[in-house]
Formats: sequence, C-alpha cells, structure tokens
Amino acid sequence: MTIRTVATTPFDDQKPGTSGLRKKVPHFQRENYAQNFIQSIFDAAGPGAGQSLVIGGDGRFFNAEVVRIAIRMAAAHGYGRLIVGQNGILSTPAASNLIRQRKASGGLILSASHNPGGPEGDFGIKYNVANGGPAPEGVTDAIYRRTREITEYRIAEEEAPDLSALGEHRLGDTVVEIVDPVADYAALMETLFDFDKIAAAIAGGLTLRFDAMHAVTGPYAREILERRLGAPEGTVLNGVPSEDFGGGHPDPNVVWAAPLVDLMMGPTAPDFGAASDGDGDRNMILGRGIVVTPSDSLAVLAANAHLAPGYRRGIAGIARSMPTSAAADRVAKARGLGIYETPTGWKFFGNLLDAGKVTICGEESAGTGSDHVREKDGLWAVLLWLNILAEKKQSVAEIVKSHWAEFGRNYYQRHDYEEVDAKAANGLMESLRDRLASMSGQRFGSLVVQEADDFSYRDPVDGSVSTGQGVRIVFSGGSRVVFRLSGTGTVGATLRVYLERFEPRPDLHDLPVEEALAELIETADSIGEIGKRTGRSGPDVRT
Ligand code: G16
Repeated sequence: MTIRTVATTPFDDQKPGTSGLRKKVPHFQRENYAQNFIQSIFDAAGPGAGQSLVIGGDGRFFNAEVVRIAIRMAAAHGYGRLIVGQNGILSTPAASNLIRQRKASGGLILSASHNPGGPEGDFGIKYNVANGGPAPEGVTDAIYRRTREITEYRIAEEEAPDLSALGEHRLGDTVVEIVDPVADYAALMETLFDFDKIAAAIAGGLTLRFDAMHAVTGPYAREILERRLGAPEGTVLNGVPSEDFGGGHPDPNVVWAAPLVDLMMGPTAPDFGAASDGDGDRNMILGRGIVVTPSDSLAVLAANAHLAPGYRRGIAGIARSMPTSAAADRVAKARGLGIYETPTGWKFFGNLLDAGKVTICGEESAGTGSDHVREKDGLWAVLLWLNILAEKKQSVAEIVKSHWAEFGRNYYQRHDYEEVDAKAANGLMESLRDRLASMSGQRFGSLVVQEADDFSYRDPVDGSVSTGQGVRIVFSGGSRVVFRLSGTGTVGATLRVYLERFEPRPDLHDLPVEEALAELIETADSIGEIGKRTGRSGPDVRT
C-alpha cells in the first residue's frame, strides 16, 4: 500500500458541537475539509496499530464518498481492522453496538442526524470511543486542538473496496470487513425484548405504523417489525432510505412527521405509531389520539421497563438531560432509584452507564436509550413500548393517563426559534446571565422566581466540570423555564425555550398543553425579551 502525505492548512470552524461536527454539504466538500477533521480525530485517538475502527453513516448525500475517504485514511493510520456497514450504512445505535461487540477502539459515524440531507443539505462526522458512546468533552477538545494546528494528513493511494461486497477485503495490512448493518443490531434487540409475546400481540390484532422518514431505520424496521415480529408489509412507512430523505426533514416530531400524526389522530388510526430520525437514534411515540412527549415517554419506559426480559431484574437508576422534564424524577423517587441531571448531549450519560449508576437515559429531544449501547436508540424505544403494550394489554393513552394519575403530570413544551441571527441570540443569553443574580423574588403575573442559575455539571464519576449549559429559571410551585442555544444547528443560532409545569391533580390532567403553559409562555417571552431581541413573533417549531 502506498501512503500519500498531503500538506494542508487548518480550518478555524471545526469545533465539535453537541454531537460532532455538522455543516452544510458544500462546506464539507471544500478541499481537505473532511480529511482535516478525520486526521485530527485519528491524531487525538492515538496510534491505530492493532486497533479496530467501525465506520458507517446514515446514508445521506456525501456519505459513501466520505466512508471511502475514511477507509483510506484509517488504513494509512495503521488500523488493523475496519468494520464498515454495507454501502456505508450504519444507524447510530447499530454503530455503537458494533463498537462494543467487536471491541473496537472507536468509530466514525457520518450523520447530521435529523437535519435535512442532499447536495445543499447538512452533513456531519462524529467520533465515538471504545465504550460505544460519543467522545467525551476531553476527547472532542483534543480533536478541536488538532484541527487548529494540522499541517498534513495521510491517505492510502489505493481505492477503498467495493462497499456493497460483504466480507473481508484488504487495503495494505488493514482488513476491511464489510458487514450487514442490520444483523447484529436485530440480534441484540432479540436478547432484550420478548419477541414471541410482541408477535403474539400483533397476530392477535395490535396494529402499528412506523415512519422511517426515508432515513436509515427503514431496513432495520422492516427486518424487525415486519419480518421477525410478523407485522404486515406496509407497517413501515417511507422505509427505503434516500440520500435526501425524500426531500423531507427526518426529524420525528409533530411538525416534520405530520402525516403520521394526522393518521394517529384520525378515524383509521392504528393502536401504536412511531417514527425515527435520519440516523435512527431519535424516536417519536404515539397512540391512537395521543402524542407522547419524549419526557413522558422516558418516565413511562423507566416505570415499566421490568416488563421486558432485558430489564426484568429492575433498573439501577435514571439519567435525563437538564432541559428534560422532571417526570422521570418522580418515578425515581417513588421507586427509590438514583436520578441524575446532566447537560444536553448523550455523551454525558456515558460515564453513568459505564459505572452502572443508571440503566435508562433520556432527553426531551426525542432520545431514549439504555445500557445496551451507548447511544440513544429509536427502535429500542419502539420495541420497549411494544413489549409494555403486549404485557399490559392497555392502549397507549390508558398507560400514559394512569402514569399521570400515579405520578402527577409534568406539562411540557419546547419552543424553537431557528436560524436566529447569532449575535442577537448570544445577546439574549448574555442579558439573561447578567440578570441571574437579581432575579430571585421577582414576580411575573402569578409566578414568583424562586431561583435562577446557569446550569453547570460535575460528572460524579470522573469529576469533570461543564459550565454554561443553559439558563434555568424556577418559580415557586416548581414551574420552570429554561433558555439554551442549540449545539446542533448549521445556520445562525437556534434558541430553545423549554417550558414545564407540574400538575398533581388528576382532574386537571386533560388540559390542552398550550393552555396549561399559557402563563409560562408569556413570562418566558417577557423575561427573555424574545420578540424584541429576535424579531420573531413566535417559535418556528413547538414540540
Ligand atoms: C444530539 C445529541 C443529543 C441532544 C440533541 C439536541 O442529538 O446527541 O444529546 O439532545 O442533539 O441538542 P441541541 O439542543 O444542542 O441541538 P442528535 O439526534 O441530533 O444526534
């Protein structure tokens, strides 16, 4: 194998965000842009000799090209074995599973998650470490430092093997193993859930639809839901992945998965509906006539996980990101379980999972998962829900309502203001931070501020500290508004405003969410000066 060393110069915008580096495709296509970032990952990860690396992505435009580049660069870096999804495809949870199963030292996952794809869409690269989870901040900081000083990268002259050809190939001394992206993942799911019981429920009349949104989960869902569990063909909607997600936005929420939501709210709704995102780690859960908010879904799954074989012995604890509602905290308290509140980003769950402190984790951003991998996992959440439905023989709405009756209801909504002028968004956050000290005791309508802070987190396992993770304003009575800037957008800034109100009284559990949160929504606008600073009269997306 001939290794070519290519001189390059640093780019100043390769700082990884909440989940790797995400940019527009034309930005990524600039000469050496992807190569610089991949070389910086390898430099930060250390020597490749004798190590295995997993490579794959969500199949979006530019995926296969970068997979081939990554294979040639990984061979030049001396990796012993590359485990690559066929045609360059691996869902994020499947990649996490392969890293763990095959004892790889890490993995490159090519995805911009729920962001749109195509020649003008988004692209992304992230690095996962040996536990299968996203690189922690210490590693992403080291990668970023390398991107600022890089002077050359190394790449094999030879072409990468045909990505469609399953089996072992060689590139110099490196073995390139092309694997079926679905097989190991589906086998793992069979160890966690009672497939016989779910199949029997489906055969007995439980109806479902899964919207793969033209993204990576199509083949996974067809194999698991239609082939192994016997759901009729056509259960998986939009199940053929396409490079631009059929021109859509593969984000499983009420806005972007509106056709599924309409179906579930209509007269022909099946019992259960779900959707996943571009790379298969997010999920949306619906029942006939009900959308389950991600925070509630986390709480319901944590409260009922013991109904599935993989969790029969109970769970060790629960972790949630700070902006996620406290619904899961109520389950933890009632069951005597540990509960951890982390910054936004799945990487913060890794240490807690590795240390056995928690079994189930979740985020308001449509992510739930467990210690079976180190990523959130869309289909896992779908299967756990199906296992619970098969055991409880109740509808989704009945399960959620009886959950609220037992634990109380945390009314919750997130408002996103997208592509806001970055200066205006930073100004808004700065102004909030400047006022934090004087906020306590201030009254807004019937709401009185009890405490206000900028969330910081000390990892209980390794002691690392992450500051500036979002402004929290808590009112007496426990209602809360959180302001944060997204770390995953690619244009301008996305302001996220998270609103939450706890309601213990069951007779008040059926209010429309907007009505239950009306005063908080108004208060958030006035405290954050949202309209004034962003020029927006309302959010782009409410989830
Ligand atoms: C990523 C992270 C999640 C995070 C989400 C939203 O998800 O893995 O942990 O909650 O982004 O982050 P932000 O609010 O900063 O945009 P994904 O599915 O995009 O990889």
